[in-house]
Amino acid sequence: MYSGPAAAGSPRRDFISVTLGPEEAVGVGGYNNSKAWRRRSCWRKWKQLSRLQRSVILFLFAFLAVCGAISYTSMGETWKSVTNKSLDDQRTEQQIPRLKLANPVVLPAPQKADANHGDYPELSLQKPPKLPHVRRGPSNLQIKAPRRDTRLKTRHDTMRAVEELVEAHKVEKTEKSIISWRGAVIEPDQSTEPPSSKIMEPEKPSSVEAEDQKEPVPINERQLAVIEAFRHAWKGYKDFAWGHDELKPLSKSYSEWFGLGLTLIDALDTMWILGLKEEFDEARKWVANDLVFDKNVDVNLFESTIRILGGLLSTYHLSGDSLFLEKAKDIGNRLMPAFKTPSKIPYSDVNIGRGTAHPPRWTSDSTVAEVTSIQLEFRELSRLTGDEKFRKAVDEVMKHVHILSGKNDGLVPMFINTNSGQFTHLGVYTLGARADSYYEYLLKQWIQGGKKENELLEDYVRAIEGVKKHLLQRSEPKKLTFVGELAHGHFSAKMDHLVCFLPGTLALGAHNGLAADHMKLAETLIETCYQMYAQVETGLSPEIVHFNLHAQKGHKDVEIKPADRHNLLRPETVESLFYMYRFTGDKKYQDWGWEILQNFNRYTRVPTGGYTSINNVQNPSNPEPRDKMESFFLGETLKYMFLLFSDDIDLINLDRYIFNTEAHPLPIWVPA
Ligand code: DMJ
Repeated sequence: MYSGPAAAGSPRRDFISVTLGPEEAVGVGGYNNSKAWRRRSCWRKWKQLSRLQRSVILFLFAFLAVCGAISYTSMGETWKSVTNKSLDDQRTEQQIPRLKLANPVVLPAPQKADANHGDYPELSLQKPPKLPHVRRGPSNLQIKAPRRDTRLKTRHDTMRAVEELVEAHKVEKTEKSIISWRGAVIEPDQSTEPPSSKIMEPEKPSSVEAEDQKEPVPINERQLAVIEAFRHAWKGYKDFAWGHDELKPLSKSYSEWFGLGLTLIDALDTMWILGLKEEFDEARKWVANDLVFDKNVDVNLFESTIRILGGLLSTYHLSGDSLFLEKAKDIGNRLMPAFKTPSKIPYSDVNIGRGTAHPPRWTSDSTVAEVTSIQLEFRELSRLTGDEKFRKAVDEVMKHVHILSGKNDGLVPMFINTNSGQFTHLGVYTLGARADSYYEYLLKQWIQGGKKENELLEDYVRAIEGVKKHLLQRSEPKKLTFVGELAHGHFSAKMDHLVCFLPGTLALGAHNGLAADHMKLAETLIETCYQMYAQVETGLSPEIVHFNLHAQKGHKDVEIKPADRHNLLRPETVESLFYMYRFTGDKKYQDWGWEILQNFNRYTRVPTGGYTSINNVQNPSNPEPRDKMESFFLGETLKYMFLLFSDDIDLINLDRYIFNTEAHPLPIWVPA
């Protein structure tokens, strides 16, 4: 109750009293602090007030009551949330995975069409990675597949983000943005044992999953330049060669090899990795509606295995889309007649419509690299389908070659006869064409199978010793270590660009526990491969170089013969640069790759879309375009470029994936 104006000189006393209960008798006079007296006194004062004064006081009272009620409620909420937050904090320390689920998943896990995943991701711990270099965010968590629709949506969101980025990049070149690439991992519980004679159960697809607990990794300028290059190449293919094997960018047409949309299939997983949603979706539609293997056409077993079967399998793993597995099964089955030979060493060619196979017209030999570089793909097909026949067929080839005579300290000849099963053309040894990927697949199969197949490892290690003993030399004047060839005891200082896969493979072996001197050799050889570009007028390597073994005034290390001065947009050096950067973190490897990309742009880019192989790497003013874009430019070269420029080791983690020889990543069955 308001007391009214106080008498002059007396202290002012303002107060309000509210009576809530029944009144009680009060006494008057002197200081009486009894409740009854105070209530009576208040009531008296209230009566003395005018109606207006009472109304104002009642209004004020009501207003204060409402305010009080509101602030009580909100304080309660605040308090509740503070209390809950501290509980959540405790949970974070004990159960980090739960909180991480709040982040969007970027890469979907693959699953079979009928896979029945729970509604919510399930989490499990994995071993921390052993890789030495840059890693973003926590690494010890793994997420199992969330629901398909959520994952696809998130993938699309990511792809859209990349598209926006590329657009933004066009406007403001220096502006940096971020996308949520999280890389992919394989679940340890989906490991597969090495070959067994038992009937295999169909294996769950490897779960390629977003590590969405990590910080988003920025896409950098160089990666954006790769995306731009890919889009330019794709534009040419789409405009002039859609659904055909290869683009002829100058004549704005196409060439056909198998008539199976080779470039499109080879490029599928690259688009996925680069985050090109629109392009990927369009290509997927073509695979779904137009890719038909029931065709009366001869295909090369090796090329169609590494590009088509490999491309479909890796795309299946990355996207989880069962369409790609179905297509992989189809082509895998159609290639099987190649193994029906007296020796079980497959023929080079198969008619995938008729189910017949044959060697080339002029010989009954097959190429050693070809028959020993189809194993990663067929073994994986067996794992996914549970059908052992694929694996049996290719394992038999490896077992046979393992015990075959005619090797020279682990080095193999280039040909093998499909009737006798014996090496032919003995005495010629190279790490280049016709033998190269034999060595690559020895190591990679051993890694794929969980490092248990000792014969593969033995053959690989012995072969590298053979390389050191017979094929290594140093050039003049720069003393570059290179891998030459041996023909009937005579050393030739000739090195194919194809050999440049070797530094990467050596580095991969060292990363997987092989001798440290493999890494040393990798470091010297990648320098040589780089010089095969740097010492040439266009900054692009020719197909073959010859090294100078003796210093001559005015001569570089690298000599090029007129017949060898073409460049087919090959990937091997960029591939090795990628491995070297992953395992060392040395930025010079990225810089070298960047130079190469710029030179591809300078000398092989066709303004109307696409890139072309060239005939003369020594003539910058006229590199003589050949009018052909090989499918591996999109399948391999640009993919390895993109990965080389990335600082995210989980962008195709090398402890979980093994790249086939066409750069299609397949899961390691027992990840490190
Ligand atoms: C690709 O098809 C593969 O990398 C193969 O192993 C070698 N040739 C080309 C690329 O140069």
